[in-house]
Amino acid sequence: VEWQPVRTYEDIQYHKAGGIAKIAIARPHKRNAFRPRTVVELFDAFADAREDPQIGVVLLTGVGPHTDGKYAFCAGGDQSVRGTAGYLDEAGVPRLNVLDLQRAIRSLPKVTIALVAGYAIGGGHVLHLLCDLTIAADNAIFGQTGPKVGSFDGGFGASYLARVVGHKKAREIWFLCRQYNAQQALEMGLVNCVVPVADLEAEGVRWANEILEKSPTAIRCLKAAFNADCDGQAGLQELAGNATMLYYMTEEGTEGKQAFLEKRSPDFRQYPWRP
Ligand code: 2NE
Repeated sequence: VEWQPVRTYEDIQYHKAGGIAKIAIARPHKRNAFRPRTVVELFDAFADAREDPQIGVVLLTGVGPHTDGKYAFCAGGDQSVRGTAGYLDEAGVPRLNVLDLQRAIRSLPKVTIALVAGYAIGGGHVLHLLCDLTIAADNAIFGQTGPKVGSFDGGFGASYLARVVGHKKAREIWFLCRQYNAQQALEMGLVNCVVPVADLEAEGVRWANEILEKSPTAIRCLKAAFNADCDGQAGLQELAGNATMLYYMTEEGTEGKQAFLEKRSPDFRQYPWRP
């Protein structure tokens, strides 16, 4: 794959190639822990991928290995900038802006695939969880640490985790704060497959290309449908928005707008009341 750089950031790397966007957290000295700036940059890259009609799949990953040879997807919030009310940005303002990023990843009308090598821990674990699919390297390690480090994610990090692995396992993950290897993650349905670390990106590109052969609108509506099941009215809004988009694309929907613009009554009688 010939990755082309899109924009230059401080904390992340952003590339595109043939319908695929690759967003990588680039703070390997911190096991790719995120600070508020990292999250702002991730948000910006995801927004760009959303707007680009050529992009159908986003790969989210972490730059590695670090100089000590260890890999990380993301080790969660950067504890060294954690203040009394959140993670402090450069101006000293406390933020939990990763929650906005979680929603952006979840409602992106394109497929997100987490490529996890090394640690996916804490808020970093939640980021992989929120991606539609996860491909784990054989060295991947998963876990939550909140109750150990004075934090918790009672949003998607708890309820959606329980949807994915079941309540017993989700409560174990949060209450005991253990680490799980790639094989254990596969067995509990937390990841889609495990590959040798050297093959991780190639496998992600293979999955992405298979998805890119499919109907974008079908995938878009399916993703919204999966989300709607657990996202309440926000999920229904997302799903219904797709129905509106499809209606706008019909002659029947266009007739209403056209009649208004032409200052005449709409003629909906030409359209059937389907069984
Ligand atoms: C990830 C883990 C298990 C890796 O352990 P190891 O032994 O391989 O590496 P080490 O030596 O702990 O880490 C290497 C360097 O990365 C920094 C470390 O401080 C260390 O720096 P130096 O001593 O070399 O200078 N580092 C690693 N993770 C960091 C972090 N999250 N913040 C700042 N620096 C970090 C091990 O490092 C670990 O357990 N890390 C902490 C994981 C964690 O607890 N994350 C926060 C959870 S809370 C959260 O993410 C959150 C939330 O709950 C709700 C909302 C938003 C966020």
